[in-house]
Amino acid sequence: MVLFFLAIALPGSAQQPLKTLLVGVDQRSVISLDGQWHYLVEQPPAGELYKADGKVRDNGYALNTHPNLYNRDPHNEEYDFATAPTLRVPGDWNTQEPSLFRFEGVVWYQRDFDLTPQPNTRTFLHIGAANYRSFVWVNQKRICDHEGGFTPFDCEVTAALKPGSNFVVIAVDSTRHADDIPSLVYDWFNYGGLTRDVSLVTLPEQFIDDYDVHLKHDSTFSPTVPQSLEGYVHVEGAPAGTPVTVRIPEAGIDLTLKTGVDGRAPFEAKAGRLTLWSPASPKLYKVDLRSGQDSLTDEIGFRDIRVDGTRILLNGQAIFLEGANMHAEAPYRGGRAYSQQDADNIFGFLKEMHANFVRLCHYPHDERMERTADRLGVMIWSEIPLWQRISFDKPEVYAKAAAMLNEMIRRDRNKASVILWSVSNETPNNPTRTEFLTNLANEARRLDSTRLITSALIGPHFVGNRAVQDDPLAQALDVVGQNEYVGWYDRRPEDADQIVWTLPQKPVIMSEFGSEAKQGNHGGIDQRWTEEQQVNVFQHQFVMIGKIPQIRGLAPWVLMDFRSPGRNIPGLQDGYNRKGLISETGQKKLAFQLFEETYKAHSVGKAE
Ligand code: GCB
Repeated sequence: MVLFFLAIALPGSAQQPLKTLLVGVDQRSVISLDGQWHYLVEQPPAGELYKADGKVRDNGYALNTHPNLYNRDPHNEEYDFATAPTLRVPGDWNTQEPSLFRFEGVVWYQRDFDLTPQPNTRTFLHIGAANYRSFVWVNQKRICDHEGGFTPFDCEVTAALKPGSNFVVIAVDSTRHADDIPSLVYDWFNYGGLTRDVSLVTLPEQFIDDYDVHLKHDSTFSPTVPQSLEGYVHVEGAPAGTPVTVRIPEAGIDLTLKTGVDGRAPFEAKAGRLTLWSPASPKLYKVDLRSGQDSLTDEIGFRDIRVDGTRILLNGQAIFLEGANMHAEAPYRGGRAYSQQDADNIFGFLKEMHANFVRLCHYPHDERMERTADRLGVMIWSEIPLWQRISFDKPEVYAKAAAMLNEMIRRDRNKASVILWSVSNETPNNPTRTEFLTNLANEARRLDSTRLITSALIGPHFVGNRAVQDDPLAQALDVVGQNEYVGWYDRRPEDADQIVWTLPQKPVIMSEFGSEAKQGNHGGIDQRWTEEQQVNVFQHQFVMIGKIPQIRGLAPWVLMDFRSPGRNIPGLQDGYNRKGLISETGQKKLAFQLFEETYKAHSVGKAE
């Protein structure tokens, strides 16, 4: 059994740490619990979830009992899910119900489901993401807790199920705390709720919970040398010696393996001549995994990503990343993105812009994003939500960060599109932080030695016109992300032309740069908030960036305007960060066109 979750002290006594996390669950046949769920809001000062001692109450709303409304028995309950209104799952509560728009706190969800458990099976409740803390009960039994708003988790419900009608109650708490990740303050909207798919997954007693199938990552790569694939399949509950088959017909691979004592069947196999995954040719292979009664077919691309000096090599070829940043915010409709339509809209913009890269900020997005990028050939930077101020001095916060990193990598390690794992964004430069993030970067490498590790570093310090980035964290990274706002927070746009950078001798991605503009607001290039000034800022940025020899990627901040409660200039921001190249309603600003032309002509930056 793989114990990859660390026991984490949560407010409200934690249940068993979660033990499994189903990889590739979107490729399995599941019972979807998406749809309408009854909900009750826990509006302070009323309190239901946490008892006075901070522990979680299991004998209140969690029981889903009903008030005696029409008989003469003593009055009992002060709640009733059966007659409560409903919210759609997946979906944040804020954009579904106007009275909940600004609500941060606990919302209780409940729904019934029919399921008759079959002998010799195990059933898991899979939750794609719930922001931020979740407490789950099935038929009145507490089955799991989870902390972290952007990664999936699985709760085993086998022992709690009964034939026929069952019910699940989930309390989701979006309250922010200093020792959470992210912490108290951040520049995006704290959408609460069951924000991604919820499903029931029934599996045989022994089942494939985790697998990793990738191109063998040797110390050198040559496109002419025959390729090998390597990885492992983990079978939960399997005794040593359990057979596992791995078939990749198009690659001529048909292996029969045996699990070890840890349930893991590692493999390495010569493949025929593979068509390697790249933006120009996003080839995916059908990978068929079987063990006993369990089977699963995934679609996986194979490619090599590595760094050579200041170059980034994809399949041995130097590449330049032309992309943008994006929050998990749904174009047009607003609110947390969760659907294929949302992913298609976002990648539609990126493709139109001729982008080959996207930085998914500042936390793991819905898995559909990686799936879509795999199919379309867009490279991804994926990040955990260590944003600016985090309690870096606390071991329990490190444990949470490591758990989030683990969940992110476990979910997406089979996605060829993901080339960069980012451990953080704009953290303060001090020894405690550096040690914390260096350990986390090493942990990422231990979990996945085939990808590049990065972080977005905060703005440089200036010595006259020299911009110096000497954050020691860079030493722990393969690729340095540099955020800077010359021309917006820092100096005037034209000052960028004179700035000369001192940067680490590693590949550098300008991971954020930009300025705010209200779509439809026109005027002179010096007039703040106009589309013209936004273009002007980018043009001067291009002059500056074009002079940096080790620049290997561009990610303007940000593809689309996004909700941020701290942005309160009336008439201009109205609760949105307006640094988008498009508005939240999908209207393109002039800067979108600038990037479209720039990326089409590859006119800024060089692969080597
Ligand atoms: C940053 C942050 C990003 C903000 C952005 C801004 O440096 O990394 O999360 O949204 O600046 O617009 O200020």
